[in-house]
Order: sequence, then C-alpha cells, then structure tokens
Amino acid sequence: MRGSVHASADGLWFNLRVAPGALTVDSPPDSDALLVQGGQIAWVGRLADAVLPPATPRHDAGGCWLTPGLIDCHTHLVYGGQRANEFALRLAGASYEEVARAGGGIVSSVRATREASEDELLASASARLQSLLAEGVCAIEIKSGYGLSLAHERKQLRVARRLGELHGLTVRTTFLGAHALPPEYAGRSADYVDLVCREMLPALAAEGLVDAVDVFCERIAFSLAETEQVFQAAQALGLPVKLHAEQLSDMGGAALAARYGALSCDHIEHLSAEGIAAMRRSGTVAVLLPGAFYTLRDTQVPPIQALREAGVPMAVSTDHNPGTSPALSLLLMVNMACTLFRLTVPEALAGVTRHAAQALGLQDSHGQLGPGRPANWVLWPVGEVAELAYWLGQRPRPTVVRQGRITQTP
Ligand code: DI6
Ligand code: FE
Repeated sequence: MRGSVHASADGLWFNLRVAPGALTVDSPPDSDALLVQGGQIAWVGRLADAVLPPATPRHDAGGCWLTPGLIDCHTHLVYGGQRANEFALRLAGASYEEVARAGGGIVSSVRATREASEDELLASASARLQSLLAEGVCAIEIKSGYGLSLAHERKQLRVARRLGELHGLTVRTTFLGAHALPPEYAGRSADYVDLVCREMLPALAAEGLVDAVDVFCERIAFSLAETEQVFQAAQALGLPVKLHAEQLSDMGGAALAARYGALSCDHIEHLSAEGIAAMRRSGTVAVLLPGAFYTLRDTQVPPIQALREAGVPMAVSTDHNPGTSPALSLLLMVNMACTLFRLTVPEALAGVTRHAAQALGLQDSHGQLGPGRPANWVLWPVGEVAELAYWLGQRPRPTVVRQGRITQTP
C-alpha cells in the first residue's frame, strides 16, 4: 500500500474492513472493496464480484478499517496570534465572560488578526490545518469573525478559500461578522449590526466568499433580535444560517435558528426542550463542541439523551479557536464526546462524518462512501473501530485518500 504521496487513488482497493455507517444505503452491506475512476468512487462491493477494466491498478488495504474522510464542521481556524495568557487568567479564577468584558477574549484576537497580512494568516492557518489533515480530515468549515470590518473579514474568508485550493480539501466558509462588537463600535451595537447586514454580508456574498452565515447569540455578544436581523439579511441573499446557540445561557437562539431552517445549532449546553423540538422539526443538526466545554471547565452538559430521543442528528467538532478551544485533533474531540458527553462510539464517529456533512449541507457528497461520490476516505491501522475513540494523545497514522489522491501513507 505504500506509494508516492499525492498519487492518484484510481484503481481497485481491496482487503478493507468497512466501519459501520461508512457506506451509503445503496452500497452492499458486506462490501470489502472499492473501485475508483477519475477520482470518483465507481463501485463498492465484494471483491469476488468486482468487474475490472483491463490494467486496473490494485491497492491492498492490508485489512485496515475504512471510514469516510473526517469532517470538522465548526472551526475558527484563521486568526492572528494566540491567547495562552487567558488560559492562565482562567486558571487563576477569571471566567470567560470576565476576560471578555475586560477587553481580552475575541477582541484581542481581532487586534492580532487585523495586524496580520493575508499571507501571514494563510501560513499560520496552514500549519494548524496540517494536524487535522494528518488525521484524515477531508472537509472543514472555517468561520470569519476575527476581522469585524469588511476588509478584514474579506481577508479571513479569502484565506479560508485559499486553504482549500492549497491543500486540496473541501472548505465551507461561514461569515461570522456578528461574533463580537468591534472596539470602534463600542456602545453602538445596532449600528454595527446594520453594517453587517447592509454592507459586509452583501459585499462578501457577491464576491463568492460566503457559504453560510452564523451569529454568536449570547449575553456577551448579540441579542436574539440582532441575531434575527442577521438571519433576515442571509435569507434575502439565499444563504443558509447556523448559530452559536445557548453556550453560556439559554437565549432561545436554537428555536429562532430552527425557524430560519438553520443547518446547525452549535454548543447548545443550555438548550431547552422547546429548542430541541424546534430543531427536530426543522432537521437542524446539533453540533457538540467538547473542546470548548473542556477548556472552559464547563459543567453544564448538553442534553444528549433528549437530543437522542428526539432523533436530532448530533455532530462533533473541534470549534478550533484561540480562546475557548485550541484543539487540533478531531479524534480527541471524538474521545471527549464519548467521555464527557456520553456519546456512544458509533454516535461520535457519525458526528465527525455523516452528521458533520449534514451540518454543512454536504450530505449528498461527503460523510459516507458510495458510487458517484468523490474518493475521500481514511484507512485506519487499528484492530477495532473503537480505537478511534479510545487512544488519548496519540493517534494511529492512517492512509488518507482526499479528492481522489493518496495524500498520506502510514
Ligand atoms: N464561541 C466560541 O466558543 C468561540 N466563538 C464563539 O462564538 C470563542 C471565540 C474566542 O474566544 O476567540
Ligand atoms: Fe465557535
């Protein structure tokens, strides 16, 4: 199986064990082989049934477990600087909200992001992305929200697009202009939200930089009414919405987001029964972010059992950001989702594949493997699938196929 990295993945892949839930429903359940042609999956089935064109290359998967390429569906990967100082302040007893109110928090990353050039941001985000790619991430969502002006939000979103081209992965960009109030708008929240809705979002959407729109709906950020104003602007442009909802308090954000057909509601530690019911009706994904829960030493666990009973799909993501989740391992998030939130291993793995794809509107192409889909998968050299959730601080080095190329071998 060792081959030159970035070689084409075209050919027959055999001797693989398919992880539960990895295949689309139209694929035979006892499959152990895949055929790739032109970077697309052409066939999935039993090796014995494979009908091969002449001179088909053969790739022996060596009995590895096969999962779809992983998907990190909530990140703030592009920013300047870092905030280790706040880690120390919180250890000394300050809360996240206190740090934010004292002028630290998001606004300090805004300063550093504004000072950085586009190329500097690209370099620092690329380095961080490498960790995720090495674990088999094939698609990622990247939010703006550390620029908070048209020019600086544009810079962040352009970096996000360039990361996709540079590294050959699927990037979904999310405009999070309503992340925090920039210092120059202190005390003028309404004016800033007007700017977001009337100038920033329409301009960035027209430039093709926005795949979805998000808001930080929270006491220390934007109100429910302000959130709705941003959602209306998104709706007018035909853009899907998602929401940072009920992370620190129950603002009723999830129910509002559901009314706008949100792709996802994220964090949701304080989600109410009404919020769950609304999300179920609208088919909104619940994105769980155990890295932020852990970093903030939160104790309010999201209502997992109620979400499970309601049949709300649950995704798991890093929420990578310099303040509350400096996490660069999606497998560690899988572990934490199990340990801290009591997800089962199959639930947590669906959370970084199928349900993460749904949180990005990518469910027709990503998150499961089947004929007609791009070749995005991971071959794990482990004895059993549960090892993907089990190891802490070390990861099995997998073979990665991304966008039809073999991008990593063990
Ligand atoms: N929720 C979060 O967890 C991050 N943003 C948000 O809206 C935190 C961002 C930061 O502290 O820099
Ligand atoms: Fe976030």
